[in-house]
Amino acid sequence: MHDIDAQPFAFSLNFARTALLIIDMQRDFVEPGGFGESLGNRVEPLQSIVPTVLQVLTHWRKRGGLVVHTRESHAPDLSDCPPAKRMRGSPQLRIGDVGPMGRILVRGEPGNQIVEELAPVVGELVIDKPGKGAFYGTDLMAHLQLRGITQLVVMGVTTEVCVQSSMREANDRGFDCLLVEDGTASYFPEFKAATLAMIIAQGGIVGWTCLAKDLLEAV
Ligand code: C5J
Repeated sequence: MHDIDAQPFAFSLNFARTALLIIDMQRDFVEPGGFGESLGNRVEPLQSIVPTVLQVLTHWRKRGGLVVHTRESHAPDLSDCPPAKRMRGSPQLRIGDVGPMGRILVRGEPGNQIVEELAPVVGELVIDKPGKGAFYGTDLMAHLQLRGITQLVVMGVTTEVCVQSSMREANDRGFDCLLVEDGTASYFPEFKAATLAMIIAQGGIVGWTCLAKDLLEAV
């Protein structure tokens, strides 16, 4: 067991039973021209975490731990995209429209791929998810159960949307979740701060948070 300096109290990490879960570090969210920017957001806060996510990912790979990447993505015929999701807001480009990196949030399109620096390697799981949470409409739970995983170290974007949804889904399924504070980002810094506070409130009602350096030091 590794004791990690975390909030609201130390996290005891059992490496053999822990997966690194990296949420939606896709070009569609992180790079100019994707879905995130089409909604009117500045992508710089998301780009700024790539080096930290890479540092933790590289360490996890060296240690031989399980790595799971997710992508928010839809089938080319959009049969898994509820009209309510497609029509929400007034983006310059909607899900399925053709943008500078191909069709927005559609599987197989260039913009839907994970950013080059963090690209999955052989042996890592890649979960395509039609919702915000990583468990909804996916076989993630079966993959984790098969490998005896009970704890998740979580990074990725955006903190208050897909990261938080995934952590809440995981929490309800019995996983202990540790979110890396400097390995997650939002287009809205105040939403990131609020989400971190919510997660650790009431004795860790959703999970724990820590800094990448404390995770790397301990594991
Ligand atoms: C959003 C995500 N924000 N990955 N997706 O629509 O958080």
